Amino acid sequence: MYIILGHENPDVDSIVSGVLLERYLTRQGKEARFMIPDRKVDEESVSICLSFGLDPRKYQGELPKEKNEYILVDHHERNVPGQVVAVFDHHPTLQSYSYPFYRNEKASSTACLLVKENESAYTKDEIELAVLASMMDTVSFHSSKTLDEDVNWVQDMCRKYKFDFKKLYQMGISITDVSSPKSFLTHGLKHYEFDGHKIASSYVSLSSLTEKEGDIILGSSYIQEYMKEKNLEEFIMIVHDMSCFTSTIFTYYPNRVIIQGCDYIVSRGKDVIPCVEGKILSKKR
Ligand SMILES: [Mn+2]
Repeated sequence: MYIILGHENPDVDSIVSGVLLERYLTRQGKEARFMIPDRKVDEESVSICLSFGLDPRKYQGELPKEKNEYILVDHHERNVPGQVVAVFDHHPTLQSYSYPFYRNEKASSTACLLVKENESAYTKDEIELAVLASMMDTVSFHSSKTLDEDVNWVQDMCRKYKFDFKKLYQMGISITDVSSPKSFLTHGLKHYEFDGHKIASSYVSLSSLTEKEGDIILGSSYIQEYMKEKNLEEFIMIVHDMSCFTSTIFTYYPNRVIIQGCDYIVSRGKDVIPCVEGKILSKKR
């Protein structure tokens, strides 16, 4: 049996691409199961999926103890109780991998990578989910990760299947609930390891950066505590300001913080993390 996994703390794209791949492989006569081993799934992602008829909580559960073959979607590195046999991702990296099947290329979402140009293998509802994942991952096309060809694809699909583009657009620009300052640490939390250097990152979308400055300062203390606990060298927290579609990158080091403004919505996977990775790997040489 193939077990399909999205990244830890899965977002809408990880959930949707996992579910779509499970259904696709099952229809191909393969035994495949998408699983979410995380105890807790982000509430915002759950409610967005639910509003499109998908319940992510059905996929939660502990991974089986016996060895299985694993397929990773929306990420490409994972310790699993078995062998990773395939990867579908849209976070191209400088590293090379020797998985039996490895597809990691630029795309607005992993779900888009799976469905685009293979639409006949999916139902209308599944195509809508892939469109939703693309809107979520590109902040409704405001992110630098957006590819023109994917915008065209989304528009074509919305026209062809009469999807509610307005609703999909609104989902993509959702504001993160930061009523608990811990959200600055936990929202979209991802871990990375480059050549032994441990890094983590999170991101939030705010209605306005200046209004939430106090909350960011409170959130920072959770981040700094977490860095100590997990022995991190860097923690990158990205704030998207949805009032003007700009981003601010807060890079926390054990003893200082560097704040960098950007006049567009940055993509963590395309702009921020590859830059950190490049910096670390070039130091090594
Ligand atoms: Mn993704």
